[in-house]
Amino acid sequence: MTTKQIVSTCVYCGAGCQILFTVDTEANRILEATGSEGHSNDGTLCLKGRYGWDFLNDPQILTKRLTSPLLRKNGRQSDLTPVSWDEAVNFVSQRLTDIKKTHGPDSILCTGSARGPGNEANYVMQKFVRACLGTNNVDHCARICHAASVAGLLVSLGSGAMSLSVPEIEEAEVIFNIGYNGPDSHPIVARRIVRARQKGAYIICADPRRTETARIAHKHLQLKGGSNLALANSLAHVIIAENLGDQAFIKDHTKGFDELKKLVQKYTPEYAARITGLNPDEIRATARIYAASKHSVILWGMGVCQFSQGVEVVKALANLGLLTGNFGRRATGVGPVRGQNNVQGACDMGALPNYYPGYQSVTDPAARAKFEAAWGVPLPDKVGLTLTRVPEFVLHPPDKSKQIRAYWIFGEDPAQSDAYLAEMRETLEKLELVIVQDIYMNKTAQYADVILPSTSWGEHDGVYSACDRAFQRIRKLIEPPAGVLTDWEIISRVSTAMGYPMKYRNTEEIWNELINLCPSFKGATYEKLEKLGHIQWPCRSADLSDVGTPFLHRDGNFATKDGKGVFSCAEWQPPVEVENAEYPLTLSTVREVGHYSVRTMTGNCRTLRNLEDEPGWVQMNPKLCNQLGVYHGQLVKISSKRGWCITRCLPTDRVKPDAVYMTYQWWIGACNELTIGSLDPISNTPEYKYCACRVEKIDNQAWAEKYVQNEYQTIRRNMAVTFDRKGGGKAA
Ligand SMILES: Nc1nc2c(c(=O)[nH]1)N[C@H]1C(S)=C(S)[C@@H](COP(=O)(O)OP(=O)(O)OC[C@H]3O[C@@H](n4cnc5c(=O)[nH]c(N)nc54)[C@H](O)[C@@H]3O)O[C@H]1N2
Ligand SMILES: Nc1nc2c(c(=O)[nH]1)N[C@H]1C(S)=C(S)[C@@H](COP(=O)(O)OP(=O)(O)OC[C@H]3O[C@@H](n4cnc5c(=O)[nH]c(N)nc54)[C@H](O)[C@@H]3O)O[C@H]1N2
Ligand code: SF4
Ligand SMILES: [Mo]
Repeated sequence: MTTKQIVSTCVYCGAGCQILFTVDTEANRILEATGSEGHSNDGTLCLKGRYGWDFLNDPQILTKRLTSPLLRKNGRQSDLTPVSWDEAVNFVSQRLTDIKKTHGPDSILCTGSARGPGNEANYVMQKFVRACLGTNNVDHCARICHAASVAGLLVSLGSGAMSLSVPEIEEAEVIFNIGYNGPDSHPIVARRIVRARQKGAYIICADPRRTETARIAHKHLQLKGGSNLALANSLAHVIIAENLGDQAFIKDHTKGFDELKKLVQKYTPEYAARITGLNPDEIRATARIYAASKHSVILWGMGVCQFSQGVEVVKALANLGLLTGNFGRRATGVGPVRGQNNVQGACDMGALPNYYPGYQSVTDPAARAKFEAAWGVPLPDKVGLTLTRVPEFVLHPPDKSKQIRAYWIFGEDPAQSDAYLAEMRETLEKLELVIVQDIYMNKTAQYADVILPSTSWGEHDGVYSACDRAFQRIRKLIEPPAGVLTDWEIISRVSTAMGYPMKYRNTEEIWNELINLCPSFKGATYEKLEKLGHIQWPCRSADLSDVGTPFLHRDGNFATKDGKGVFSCAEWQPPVEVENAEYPLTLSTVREVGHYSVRTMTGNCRTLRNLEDEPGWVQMNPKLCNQLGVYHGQLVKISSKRGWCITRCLPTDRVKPDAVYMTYQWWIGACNELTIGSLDPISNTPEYKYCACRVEKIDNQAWAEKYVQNEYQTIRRNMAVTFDRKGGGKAA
């Protein structure tokens, strides 16, 4: 046996852990993964880093690796059949050219991918969309994730990214953790919170559930779901009313204080207590502790962003840092902890409807002129459509000329991960052209007219951006299966066939092109990444002495135009759909540690799959279980106005009796059958964290168990054996 050892970046969450792989080069297989000394992980890994590579062996547990382009040769109702790359590329380029000619470039929307592909493939995709198609309709899963953080912080601070680095978390003196469940979502980031506590930091956790962070916290603010803004405004109220702020910082480095003061005046702890269900004294104590340190850090996640007021909450959290001068030094500031391994990167690369790579606005004439010169064609000046509005623009376009006709879905699975799946299925059915580019059959692929199979993480090179702006290399570990191409090559071939040639030879060539167009990435060359291991942007010079920027806004100089932080705030409003007589409970949807997003990858890893399997669980307070007469492991039916599914009852006193929680990784227990499509008006992020639902006992458990088994077999048949597009939905 010949073995080699290679270091690469983990493909799951945004923690960006470095992994040392041992590879059997003769058998073309990974043998082992252990922690390597990365800047965020210090040699440690969570279970997904250690065991999450088995999907590369294609064990076909849940779904099947794609190894040939597939095409429905005789229209929508025909089966997907394997075709050559030439035929697939011709089909895609012909159909896109036709649709563009008939309906204009804005009738097409393409996604980037925050998962395996890497920054270079995202750069190539957005370049194709802008330069070849001629539209800014490019977006990706950041939209359904931290888009609220990007939009909110951009207004408040001028930069949407984490202001500090992962290692700095353990140097904080106060950590205000809100709507973020690190122990399940980013275990290696959560380790830093534990270490900070061990070093004496005071931990406050605001979460309606008693998460692991809540358990180790000094203070658990178990607020009512959907009340974040009332809490954040009230904290600002106390800081102002008790004069706990940093007056000099407010004066020198911020603007908008008077408006803030006026708005939060009514948010006394007593007023906020009525909305949040918290004790007013707890709110006061939290404000005092937070304001007492110059190393107070706020960490947040989806419990902040996935609400129809997500952007306003993000700004309200930034207000707290601005009021107390908690910016511009080590171990202070704000941490919207980006979720996916490369969601920071897909944003960095401009897979967004309003930005070119490097956060250069598509509406800024100077930026546009620069990209037009580099790419050699005129570029559109109108901001593109966000992907959460695709259903609206397919099913009920504001006028016919604005209808979306073609959707190129690259490394995302909206038929599983988007809110309100019934509407998404209708959307996919109605689209004239659905292109899926993936490594696995997934739920969306069943609606595709054509499927383009790509190399996976582990089979290609590139760069990811971790949650804290750290560029890190990913490296090819094994040879890909015959029949697949790299993501960037697939897109380049289509572009070339459509008359806009792209002839890249490798990822370094793409990287060099893009960093030269982005002043804040310019110094992060492959050569330097090789030497330094990681580089956090901004990094402006290729000189080795420029090692990047661990924390942003040094000395209170913000990235806004005038360098000032901006106070900005709004009134709290209740979530869009609240409990009612028919649907008396709140449904919130979250994550679990062993499985990842749509599960094509972790669901195909033997060790991880053995931890949990279909149809997943609904977390219910024991009181609620008693009331409904259901017990641990029993199958229950859960429904909302929009749909239903079957899952297992998990009694736990970590949740309150009036709210139930599901994770969105399950295909049978698919909580997105229930979730609501309402969006934050600015970020367009869905309200995944709040809708009304009902849980019902199923008397005939034998029937329900059989239903689950049948559904599982249907999924596997659709994914692994036949490519019949019917029967991919739910059984009757
Ligand atoms: N109810 C509910 N729903 C949610 C959420 C929630 O909290 N509640 N969270 C939302 C959030 S934050 C997110 S980010 C989304 C994530 O949702 P998605 O982005 O849809 O899910 P992923 O599992 O990350 O991956 C999508 C696809 O990428 C493919 N893929 C992986 N690597 C590669 C590659 O190298 N090349 C190609 N071409 N394809 C690849 C995978 O096989 C998979 O099919 O889900 C959202 N959905
Ligand atoms: N194992 C695993 N890890 C993952 C993922 C995965 O699928 N599996 N997905 C990755 C992705 S894409 C992302 S974006 C990150 C997300 O990681 P997190 O941000 O941790 O996401 P969630 O677990 O969805 O939600 C966080 C917390 O918000 C709480 N919450 C719900 N409603 C409210 C509310 O009204 N107020 C407050 N304060 N809190 C509330 C929930 O109880 C939950 O504990 O995880 C990443 N890591
Ligand atoms: S914490 Fe995230 S990046 Fe690190 S090993 Fe686990 S899944 Fe991978
Ligand atoms: Mo996410």
